[in-house]
Amino acid sequence: MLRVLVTGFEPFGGESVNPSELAAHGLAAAPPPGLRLATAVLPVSYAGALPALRAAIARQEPDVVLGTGLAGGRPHIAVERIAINVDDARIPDNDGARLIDAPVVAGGPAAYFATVPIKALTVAIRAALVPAEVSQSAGTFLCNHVFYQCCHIAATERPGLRVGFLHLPWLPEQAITRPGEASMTLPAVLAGLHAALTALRDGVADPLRAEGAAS
Ligand code: PCA
Repeated sequence: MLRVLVTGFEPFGGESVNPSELAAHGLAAAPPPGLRLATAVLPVSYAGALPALRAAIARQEPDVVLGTGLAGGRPHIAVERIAINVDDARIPDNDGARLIDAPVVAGGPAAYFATVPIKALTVAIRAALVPAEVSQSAGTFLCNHVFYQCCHIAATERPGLRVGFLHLPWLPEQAITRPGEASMTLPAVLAGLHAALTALRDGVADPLRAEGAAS
């Protein structure tokens, strides 16, 4: 049975919730059938995220790590294509650390591509009637940092480990104080993640269809 580790993040930036943390808990409580799911909630901390990720990987020995995190303002579940070797943060992490133009891994490659089928996941999430898009940038904060670290672990230590990352919108309770900003309910997020995990379980391959951006 396919072993999948889904990670979320703790709240950060003054928020009291993170949809990715609630989604990880929701998936643990009601996992999709037919796969062995483990979840972990990572600290929004440059010092703490990697040890927590490594511990979760060592506990479960997953075939796939599917990271999730909040990207406030995005109107859809964003299926990330690429992790880049850059930390460049507008805000400090939860320990007060702020990195500017630093490599995630000194001497590491400029970038890694996700090794899950990003277009198949996007199509599967949409088929569950949840908006989804392929995203060409996971940003340069902790989500990209962990996504890159996990890709680097796969490339250097765990051949065969596949890695993907999904960014989630604000929850409605977070968007209420941000007029005009998009949000997604937790049940919709969970429906989207279920669809993505089911596609991974079923080994769905990427369709040949354009999901790129013109600029
Ligand atoms: N979102 C941040 C870090 C943690 C999270 O949930 C990001 O997009 O980098």
